[in-house]
Amino acid sequence: MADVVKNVDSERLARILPEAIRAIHQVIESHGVTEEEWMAVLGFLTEVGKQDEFVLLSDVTKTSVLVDAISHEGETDVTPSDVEGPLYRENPPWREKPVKIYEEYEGAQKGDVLFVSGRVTSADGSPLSGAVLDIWQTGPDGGYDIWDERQPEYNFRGRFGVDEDGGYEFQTMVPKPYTIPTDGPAGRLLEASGQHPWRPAHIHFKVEAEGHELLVTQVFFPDDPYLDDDTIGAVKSSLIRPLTRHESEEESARRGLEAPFYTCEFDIALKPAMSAARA
Ligand code: MBD
Ligand code: FE
Repeated sequence: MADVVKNVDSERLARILPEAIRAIHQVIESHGVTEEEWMAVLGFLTEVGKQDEFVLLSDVTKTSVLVDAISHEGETDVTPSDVEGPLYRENPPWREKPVKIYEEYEGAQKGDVLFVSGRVTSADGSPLSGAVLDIWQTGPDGGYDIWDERQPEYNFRGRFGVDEDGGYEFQTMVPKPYTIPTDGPAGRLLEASGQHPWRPAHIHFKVEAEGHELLVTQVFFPDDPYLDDDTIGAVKSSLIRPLTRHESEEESARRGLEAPFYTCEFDIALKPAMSAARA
């Protein structure tokens, strides 16, 4: 608690905390929550902590989406932000050009190769040649590297820079819809509330550039069955980008591939940092 308080304006905390506690008391009172039930709640939260699922709990209760919306309200001319989620890993490998964020592994043959490209600019369209992208996503079958024993460490993750004109491209595979972990307390909460655990296919982006606010966002693809029914409710229509299929053998050969592949374009505009805007 001490660490938390240190980071928060204590006057603000003094205003919010009593109201938050009052809200909980009101629910307990209006439903006549029993001692046994309250102990079950505390046991549940203890499990959430032990299994490191507080971020996931925030996500599945759609609290993360709410906080994201409030934090970025009214932003225009920039790429919309989105929830970070619990699956980011610090210090992913730096990937040199031509950027490829995965290694071949057993099972990857079942997926389709995807090249994602675009330009990183400031809100006014000027290129940000010093921008760094940090990507993470699930493989084409199975989830994130940390759960998929076939995948090498940090597979489908990576950091890399952009070109002089802000342009970037990386090779990955088309992600598929997948279920968030269901074997812990967040999964039990979903089940108890009749909510399915599926998320639409997505690619996570963290993008940083000097003088600009860090952008954390996700990209989605059309025709995904869970676009309107994401278990964490994080889909923004402005973050859906089409996948283009390339059938030509010649094009595939030029990319060093033996099968058709996909491309997807995602341009990224960052918000100038407050201090830079004033200067
Ligand atoms: C995910 O893969 C994710 O992206 C989020 C935001 C929450 C849970 C699982
Ligand atoms: Fe994710």
